[in-house]
Amino acid sequence: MALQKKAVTINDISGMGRCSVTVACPVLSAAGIETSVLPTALLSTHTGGFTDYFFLDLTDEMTKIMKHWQSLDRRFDAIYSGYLGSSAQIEKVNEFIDIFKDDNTFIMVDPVMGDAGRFYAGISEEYLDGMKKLCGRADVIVPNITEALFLLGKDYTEGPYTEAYIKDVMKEISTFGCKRIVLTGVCFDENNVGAACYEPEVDSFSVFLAPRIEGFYHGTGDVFASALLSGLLNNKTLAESTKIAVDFTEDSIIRTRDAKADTRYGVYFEQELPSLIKKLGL
Ligand code: PXL
Repeated sequence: MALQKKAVTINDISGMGRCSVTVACPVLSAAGIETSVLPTALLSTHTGGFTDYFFLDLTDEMTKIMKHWQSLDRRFDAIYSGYLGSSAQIEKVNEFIDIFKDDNTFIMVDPVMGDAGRFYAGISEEYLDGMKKLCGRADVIVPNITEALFLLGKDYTEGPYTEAYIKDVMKEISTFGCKRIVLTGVCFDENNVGAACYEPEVDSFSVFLAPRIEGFYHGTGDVFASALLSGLLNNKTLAESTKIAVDFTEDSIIRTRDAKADTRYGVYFEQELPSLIKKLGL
């Protein structure tokens, strides 16, 4: 029996509304990966579509947790950073990588900053600068189109896009230093949407699309990123993992739509976990 792989997600705990750790932990666990949590903040719900939510910043607590973990001498196969509430937290992720990364640790950065052409609350120029540098340290980054364009300092443009435009955006982002890029929200017409993956070292580019489901489904970035990492840690290629993540996200959205569920509470990914396990060949 081989040792299980170990990941850590550096992410907020939104108590309700399926995102961040309430997505990353179940998805990675289903994929056979032990998942630790370094919490960045504690919220009653995520910040999209809710008002008057409770928010507790945990930057100081992150340091204390890291100190204890250092004494345990644990290593991680993957470090996955998601929602970070401030520039100070980006610095904490850098510190975490300095301490816990070894030659075999895979770093995935989801530069969670916005969607549909808009920044989430509290994103500053300093934050954007810090995020660019953090992306430069990653083995893979998982921006949506909005985040990719903001990272590049470009104005947001709505799709459909041309393949040449998507390739150019990904090539330009690769100059930050990240080894692979998976861009979500890619569409070449009105009917399909999905993700593109790009490996600068070998100039390899692939796109995986699925039928577009109308509406805004919260937390799908986290569902996608967690499934992508599940594939990569189960030795799937970048393209295979991207396809798995596109299909898992699509199937979870379809379930949510069919149930006519309130989309602020995230997507119905739980009942898709068995099919994810099958896709991973587990
Ligand atoms: O899913 C992204 C996300 C994560 N965490 C918090 C959020 C958001 C997006 O709005 O508000 C707290």
